[in-house]
Amino acid sequence: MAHHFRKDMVIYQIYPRSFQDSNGDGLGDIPGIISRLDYLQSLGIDTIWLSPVYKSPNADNGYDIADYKAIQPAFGTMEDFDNLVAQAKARGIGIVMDLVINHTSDEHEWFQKALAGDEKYKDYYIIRKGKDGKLPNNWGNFFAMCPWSKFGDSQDEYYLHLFAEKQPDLNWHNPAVLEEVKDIMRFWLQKGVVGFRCDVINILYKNTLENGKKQLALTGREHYLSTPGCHQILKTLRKEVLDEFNAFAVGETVFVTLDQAGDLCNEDRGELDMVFSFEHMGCDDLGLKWFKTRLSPKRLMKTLVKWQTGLAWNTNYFENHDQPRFISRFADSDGFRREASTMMAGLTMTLRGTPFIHEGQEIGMTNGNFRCLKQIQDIESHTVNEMAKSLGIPAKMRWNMIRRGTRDNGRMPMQWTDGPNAGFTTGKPWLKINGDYKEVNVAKEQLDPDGVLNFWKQMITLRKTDEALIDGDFVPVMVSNNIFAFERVLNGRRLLSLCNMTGKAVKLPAHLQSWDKKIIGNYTTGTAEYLQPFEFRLMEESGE
Ligand code: TEU
Repeated sequence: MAHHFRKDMVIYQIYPRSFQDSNGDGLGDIPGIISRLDYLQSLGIDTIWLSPVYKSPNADNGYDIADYKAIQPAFGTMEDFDNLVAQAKARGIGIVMDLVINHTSDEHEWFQKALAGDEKYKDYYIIRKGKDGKLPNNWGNFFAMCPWSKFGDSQDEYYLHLFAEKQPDLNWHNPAVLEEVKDIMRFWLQKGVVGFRCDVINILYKNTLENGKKQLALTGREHYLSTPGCHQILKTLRKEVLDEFNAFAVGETVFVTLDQAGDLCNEDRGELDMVFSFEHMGCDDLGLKWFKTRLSPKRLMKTLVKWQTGLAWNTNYFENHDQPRFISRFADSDGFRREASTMMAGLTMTLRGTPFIHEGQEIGMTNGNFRCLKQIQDIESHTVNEMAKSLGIPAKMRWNMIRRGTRDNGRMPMQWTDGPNAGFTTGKPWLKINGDYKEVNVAKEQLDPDGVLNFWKQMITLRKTDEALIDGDFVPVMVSNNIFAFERVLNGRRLLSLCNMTGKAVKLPAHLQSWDKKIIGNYTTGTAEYLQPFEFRLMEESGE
């Protein structure tokens, strides 16, 4: 493959606000990240995906960009950024930027000019007249609010925003928007970034603004998910920008189906290198992430098998800044934090595709023990709470939904030490520190050869060096209520990945006991017949 995309990459996501503060203002920053590059190098990762660091009023923590070519002052300067790229590169680490181009901030110059009446910039956004005193259409919004807001002082004009009010959607029917984005991408590629994580990239191009068919959430989505216009834009960006710099692109693709994903990352079409799918993230909900049930390991395994066998290349992620911590989703993992986390390390690194680690996952960070809505910062939690309130859902039930589902669960400050504020900041952290930081922190893990961190390290090294793990075929072997078994096969060499996805010991069928060579596992004791709670083993036939 011609570009920076490599099959042996292991990518680490940094949510800059929450990674490391260097100046005591309670917010993580770029100098903080630089100070932790040695740690990341020792972890063995080779690529960092940086959630947005651009100038932003932070209505959605940087996913509302006010200036695509400036660094958020609280995160540092452009010089700091250049320094980060250089210092990372010196350690063999590439930087991937978050490209948020479905919408800008309403504080972006373009939107401001549009508001001032400049027709050129009005056409950068999706502005429509209401219909007989009603909204332009019946669409839904990702944050459970109304997707249409009044455009400035206009009496009858509205602008479309599929996310927050402060995130107006760009008009991708306008070729000038494409030109602007190409220019922005080149700006960062010239600085040496190796690729982009493309935010909600499959919703860019709205086919029409007609009413959609009524849905539980996001009515209207059939008019903008993976449209031909979107494919065309991606092809252009690939050919005219990414290829020029050998850069790669991973798309965040909401609601994506297997077929759509296959098209979006079909090498011959030349669009994206890989996509984040969402189906496996829903294995503990009833169709909407706010209505959580017990996680069904079987449903999870079946979904993984579907995507592993259905796509040539996957992204293997179980956490990010929008998701609750995965080990907290296994209802029975409480007493097995180490085991559940290391099993997930084993699973993440042995599935076929590019593994993604979300900051803190490598030390087994858990959901926050939030006690009330006031402790939660995320805009989505608040808008969803309002919507639920308007539907008459009682306060206690609302809180239960939000406590489990809030994106802040995955955004709590990184736990470095057992000292004040977990070593994240000397000031007041922007979001509360998880109460378990004395138990769960990097410093403690670094002293424990049998700990969570060291296991992740070993799995990363293995993933980066074993050809069968890098490029072997995925062959499903067993999906039961608790056992997930699959092979990775390359040139006749066979590896068997065995995971107990529950907190109960389980007997292995005879044919899975006979593999005699253990490459690695998260237990040092035990027998071939049983998998212990959340046990993971990687086996090989010794051929003797
Ligand atoms: O997220 C898109 C998205 O649809 C969801 O994952 C989102 O987190 C929400 O929970 C829907 O219920 C991306 C970013 O990852 C997210 O942080 C941003 O808020 C969003 O786009 C808008 O830019």
